[in-house]
Amino acid sequence: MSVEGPVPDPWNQGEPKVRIAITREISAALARCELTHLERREIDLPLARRQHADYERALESLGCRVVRLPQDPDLPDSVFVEDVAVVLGELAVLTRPGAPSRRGETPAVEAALRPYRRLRRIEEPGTLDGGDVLVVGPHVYVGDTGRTNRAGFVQLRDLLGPLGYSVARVAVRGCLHLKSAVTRVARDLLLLNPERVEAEAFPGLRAVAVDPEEPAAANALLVGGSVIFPGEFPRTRGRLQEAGVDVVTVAASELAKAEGAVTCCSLVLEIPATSAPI
Ligand code: CIR
Repeated sequence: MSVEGPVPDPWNQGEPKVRIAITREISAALARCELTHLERREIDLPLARRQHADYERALESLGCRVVRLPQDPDLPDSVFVEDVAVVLGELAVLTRPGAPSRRGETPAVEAALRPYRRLRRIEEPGTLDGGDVLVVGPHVYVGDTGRTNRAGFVQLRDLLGPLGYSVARVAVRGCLHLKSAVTRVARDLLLLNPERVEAEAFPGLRAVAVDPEEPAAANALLVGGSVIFPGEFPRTRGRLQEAGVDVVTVAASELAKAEGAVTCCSLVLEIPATSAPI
């Protein structure tokens, strides 16, 4: 398998680009977030907001212009913008999140993406969470989870197949999303938890395994050539660094209690410098 292809990839150079990261302020109702694999624990909202602001600064340090959407007190999980859209080089697919409580999150993200991408959407009866979609160049992997059903997968495949993408369904065990089990950390390198997903599902890619004492450490956010990674997983960070990955560490303890991690909190896209907001 190659990560080269007709499809735009962060490593394919072209005209000058500006990188935008769409984020959303944490809802005052975060305590009522969806939980699937975790027991509910008290979340320190002011601390969560400080950690989120540090995360936005980390995005800026990696060259992103942060576009922060306002919080919505009726949408507890709306900080996790990743789940509401899948952004590719040539279009964005607005999702239909698997949790009904999250379906009202789409309009604000749709409005933020509209200036930059042609929009398509997942329709009923399909469900799909962006956290289940891992893109590696022209290869798109979609988690088979409680959030993303067969109809959602088929709709995404039908939208992206004609554009030159391969779209494959991947089995996931014991976690919320595919990207709770595996993320991309360099051009041809994955970070994964082998208890949650099979490395063989990603032919041609190398993989670093999380430290066995840090099962939740497989979620890293690749921006350009660096990754944003939670400070709560120092052993796995050591493994990444040994593999030559440049790591920017952020504290992410509070949103982890809401079953979120670092990819979930942004949608990163590149746009031609000529169309960038001032
Ligand atoms: C949920 O269950 O939907 C949220 N509490 C957490 C979503 C995290 N998103 C992600 O991993 N992409």
